[in-house]
Amino acid sequence: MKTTPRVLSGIQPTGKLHLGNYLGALKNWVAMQDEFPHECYYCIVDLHAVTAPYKPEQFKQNVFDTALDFLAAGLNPEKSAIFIQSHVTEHVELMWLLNTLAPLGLLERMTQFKDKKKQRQAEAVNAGLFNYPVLMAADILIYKATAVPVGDDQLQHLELTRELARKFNHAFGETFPEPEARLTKGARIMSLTNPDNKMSKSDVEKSYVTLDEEPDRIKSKLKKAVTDTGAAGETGPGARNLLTILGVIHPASVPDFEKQAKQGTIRYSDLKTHLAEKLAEYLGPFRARRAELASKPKEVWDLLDTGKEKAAKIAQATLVEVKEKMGFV
Ligand code: AQP
Repeated sequence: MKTTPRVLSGIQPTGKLHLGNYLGALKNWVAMQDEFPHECYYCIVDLHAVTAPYKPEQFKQNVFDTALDFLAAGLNPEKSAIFIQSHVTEHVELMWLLNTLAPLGLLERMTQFKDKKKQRQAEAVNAGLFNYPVLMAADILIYKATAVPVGDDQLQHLELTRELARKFNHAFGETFPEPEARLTKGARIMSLTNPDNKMSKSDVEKSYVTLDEEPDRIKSKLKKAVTDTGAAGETGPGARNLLTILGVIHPASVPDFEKQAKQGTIRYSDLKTHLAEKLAEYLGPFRARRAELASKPKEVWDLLDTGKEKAAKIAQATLVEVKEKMGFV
């Protein structure tokens, strides 16, 4: 008998979500939720977010903003469990148990950890950052998820999750399915100010477009976007990034600009003005839904509570099974 794929994914509440988060993740999550028959668990991974320096007084607002973005983007609480990671405490307990199976050498080889270690001041490289992939494995395995929508940057973490599932099953008996990556079909969106880096919430404000950005701000951010970093006669990475975004939100207008780029007649100011208009149209319905949700905060918090109940039921059952198999009294 074919079982329903169970999907788990999460986003960190490190600021308002941007175009990259939507095109690279959320859009796909909504599609998976709406494609029968997927059972989806989507969480705001606040425990992951505190592995980077953050402001406690801003944290609640960030969580709320992420919830608004999830809902306005089309995640439907009647179809998916939408919840806050730290509200289902079983994630952390399972993480501890999985920690005892996680080889140190494997964790030391995680590219994301190595990159962040290089980028950060020594005091901001904490053990939470090192154990991040084990918590991610617990997020997935606590629901016995079988499918995980990820970008290619997360494949290594998912491989660790599969390894931990295999190790647990071998040591304590068949418990976890080995979750499969569902590589996100979306585009990778680059920073507007430094197109060699991906668009990122924690970067400077002018480098990203949030999903609720006002048309005027979209226009002014795009106006300042870097477009001239290519070799002579070539479309540089900044301009290519703008064409990628246009290709997703309004593909019909791309061939004209590409033709002009080949002929060397392209005016980047025209591309920016056109993209700003199309982007404002594309994000308009999102902005309206988000504003409406923001005016009903209690409803939003209640929805997260309902999601938590649904998620906790599965998580609690998994943890009981795991602890029994591990011999806990
Ligand atoms: N620029 C991007 N293009 C495509 N996809 C992206 N994602 C993030 N940036 C882009 C995808 O969004 C999901 C959520 O990621 P996250 O917030 O948990 O962590 P992140 O990847 O580190 O995202 P940010 O925006 O860069 O956040 P900060 O600045 O806090 O680190 C993931 O599926 C990711 O692939």
